[in-house]
Amino acid sequence: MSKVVLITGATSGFGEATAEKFAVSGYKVIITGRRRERLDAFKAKFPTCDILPICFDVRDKKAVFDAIASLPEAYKNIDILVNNAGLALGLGHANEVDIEDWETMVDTNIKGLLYVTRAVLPIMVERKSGYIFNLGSIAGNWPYEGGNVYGATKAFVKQFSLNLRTDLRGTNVRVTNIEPGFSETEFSDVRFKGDKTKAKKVYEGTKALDKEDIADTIFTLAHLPPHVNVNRIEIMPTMQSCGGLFVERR
Ligand code: NDP
Ligand code: 8X3
Repeated sequence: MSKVVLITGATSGFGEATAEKFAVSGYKVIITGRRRERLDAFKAKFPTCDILPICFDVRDKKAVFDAIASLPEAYKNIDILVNNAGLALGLGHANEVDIEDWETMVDTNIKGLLYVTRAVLPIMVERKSGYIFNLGSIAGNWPYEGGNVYGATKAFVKQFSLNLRTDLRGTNVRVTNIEPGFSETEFSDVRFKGDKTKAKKVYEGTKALDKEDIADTIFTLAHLPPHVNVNRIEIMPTMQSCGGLFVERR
């Protein structure tokens, strides 16, 4: 029987590429996101694949739990969860940014990921089998200007992933925190609230990660033998590196 994969934020970027990779490889794929037309278009693009689109906002606790509880029989035994839905809003300094943007990042990247995880975990623990991929970021490991709350949400995701591993001892459920560097998805369009010029500039004159690089990483890890758990994996474009420490001088 084909394995079931649930991917949050499958309407774009890493989530969409991961959904495609698993779907064309014969998995049953549950794709989720807020943009119903994108979910429907994805299903229509792969008519011979097993795809179940479900539209919900990960910030809506009731919608998340209801969606998981009412999965059709053929999709209810989730084998792989890819907690991918997330966003950054703004790149301003902490003293001047919009507090609502901070709240949206916390509600989506932290609370949304928690709702989905909590709703899916009992299914995996009961069957003593499963794999959870969380989309962290290099921003959860390394500080950068304007990364304030976005990076902090991803540091939360990293620590939550590691803590899950200890709670899941003896269940065979694996957890990996995927920590990518920058990639030209819709991420910067969202961060700069539709300002395409600003978004394009982020990737100008360099080679960022392709969304398929992350999809391939997740797919490869999912096919390691069941006794192997990669706790964290940090992946940067070759042309991105850390800046080192800054010293202010008088
Ligand atoms: P995209 O903007 O291309 O995709 C984000 C996805 O998240 C969309 O499918 C969007 O779907 C979904 N999403 C956002 N908010 C919600 C919500 N409230 N409810 C449900 N779904 C939501 O970005 P990426 O593919 O780049 O980002 C995917 C993940 O990877 C994020 O967690 C991001 O932080 C992380 N990441 C991205 C990096 C990058 O440089 N691109 C690097 C490191 C990590 P919809 O709008 O339809 O709801
Ligand atoms: C996204 C990567 O470097 O743009 O998580 O913050 S970065």
